[in-house]
Amino acid sequence: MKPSTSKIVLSIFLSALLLVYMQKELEEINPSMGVESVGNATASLLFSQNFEGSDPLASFHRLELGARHSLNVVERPGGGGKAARYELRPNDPDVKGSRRVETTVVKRKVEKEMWYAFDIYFPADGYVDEENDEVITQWHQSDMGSPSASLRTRRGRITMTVRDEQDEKEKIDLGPVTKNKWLNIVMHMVHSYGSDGLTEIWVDGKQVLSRKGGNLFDGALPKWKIGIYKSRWASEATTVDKRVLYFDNVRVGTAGTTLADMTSETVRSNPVRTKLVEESVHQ
Ligand SMILES: [Ca+2]
Repeated sequence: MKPSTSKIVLSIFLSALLLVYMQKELEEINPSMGVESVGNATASLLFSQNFEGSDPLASFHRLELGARHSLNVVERPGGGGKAARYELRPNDPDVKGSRRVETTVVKRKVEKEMWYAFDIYFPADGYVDEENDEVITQWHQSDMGSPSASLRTRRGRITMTVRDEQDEKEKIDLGPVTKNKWLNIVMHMVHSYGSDGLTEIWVDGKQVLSRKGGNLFDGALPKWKIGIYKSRWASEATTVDKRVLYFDNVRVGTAGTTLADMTSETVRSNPVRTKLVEESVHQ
């Protein structure tokens, strides 16, 4: 028996309706697919390290260090668990053409919009102020020379250096290098060579920078490093003979992360252990 034309039309109509419905279902499911909620943290938190677990340094993407004193997990100054202690001396072995003890936190997972945070402690006896500067965190693009954005210290002040061209740089004062006290620094960046770039910074919950505009050279997205890089020591001495810094609660989030996610105490006690190691160098 041949089906009537009206039955065929009705069948096609119902099939089309079912397809539309299934497509809608898929779209509703997809946003959460592949994203896991990690502990009590937001799903957009990519990395969180409080140095309390076993082998915490292995969670970094890469270590750049030259001596035994360069990087160690130690008791946190002031108590409350462990922290990472970075130390740099003028006669340390050469690492990538200069004096540095730096850890790359994230590289290939960096997206256009990112959140970065850490607690940092400058000991008065290991971090005496001087005229010559050093980098304490940087966003570095492969084969692009100097970092497009970095936090530096000089003469007892913390400065953000940001640029989108090699020969143009903007230095913004963010406040004093407070000694013997933990500081919490949160950085929100829309990495861009163009006018849609954004750089926001909070120190101890207070916003100290909101800058629109390019913060990246015209090229690939950067990797994010923390630690100490003092280029002057590669060629000459300065007025100090060491730099000691402690880092704790290092975090990285992608778009959708909030300031609260980057500073919450809940995450501090429930670290996200995201293994990002692709290569580790112990020299
Ligand atoms: Ca800790």
